[in-house]
Amino acid sequence: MQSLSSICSLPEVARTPVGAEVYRGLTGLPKTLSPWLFYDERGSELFEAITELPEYYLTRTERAIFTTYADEILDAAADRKRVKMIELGAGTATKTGLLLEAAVRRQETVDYLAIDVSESALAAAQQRIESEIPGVNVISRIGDYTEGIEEIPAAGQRRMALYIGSSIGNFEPSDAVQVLRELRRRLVPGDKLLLGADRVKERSVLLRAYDDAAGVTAAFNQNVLTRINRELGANFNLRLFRHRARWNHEHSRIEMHLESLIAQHVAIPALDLEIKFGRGETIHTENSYKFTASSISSIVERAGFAMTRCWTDEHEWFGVYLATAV
Ligand code: AVJ
Repeated sequence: MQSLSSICSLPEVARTPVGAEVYRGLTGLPKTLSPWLFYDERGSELFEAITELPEYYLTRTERAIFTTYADEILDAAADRKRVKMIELGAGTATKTGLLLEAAVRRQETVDYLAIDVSESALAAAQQRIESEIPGVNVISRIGDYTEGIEEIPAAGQRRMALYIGSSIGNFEPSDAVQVLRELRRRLVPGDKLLLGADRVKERSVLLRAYDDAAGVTAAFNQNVLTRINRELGANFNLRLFRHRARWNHEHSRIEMHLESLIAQHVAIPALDLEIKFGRGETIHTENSYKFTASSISSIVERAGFAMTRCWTDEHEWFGVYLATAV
């Protein structure tokens, strides 16, 4: 237990985003860590590797939907106007290219605002898109979610905000509503949201996607401990924390955990902490919610949009939803 005086004199590093999150997550019960901690340089590389795994159907299924329906999606979004695209969490924007190409086929040129927290991913995306898809005018903004989108004038144009890749699945449903409501506030009636969200499906398919045979997802999960060791001087022993993926039926979500294989103590010197783990105790590191057409509609509608259309793949494994700001 921390005494009050030591909380009042927390080390400086506890005030950095990483320090504060690790402090919050590992002193609480149950122990948790927020999934944004995964994405240091190594974590971002491991995530890219996950998207290419045979078991991780999400990325390739969403891409297949865009490949088949990009023109239809653009037609449905445009209402005969010119479309302007805004992407939240653009990352490397590889799937977005399919939608941008469809926009260029329709209207010859398109403005594309890419927003992401990673400056390097944005720079790479901008360069690739500008060289591969002439007609796209890329503007990039470093930031979280919707910051700055209202600065981009769209007189007479339809704005289409993209929130793809099932990123929405990381949020508890009530927080997902908040995120979309924040986006809605920065749009005008008639503007569009294109949302990609993973669907509920057979449990074994879901579990394999989050516990692949090559162990890439396990390495991705454990990398958060390597990051804490490096950035906060902790002494997590990676061999003593095992990757676990579980299906939580009640909440309709895949959970990722790191399970302590023995009773142990871990020191985090930069936070002045010693964390005690029981054998079998876990750190809950991620939720990945899975939706039905009706559960995602409810979230979208509570956020101030009307569901307009949806597209899926042949197995109905992934959903792409077009909603209109009301
Ligand atoms: C980036 C949040 C969509 O939930 O599938 C992949 C992250 N975690 N494998 C997902 C992830 C483990 C991914 N999202």
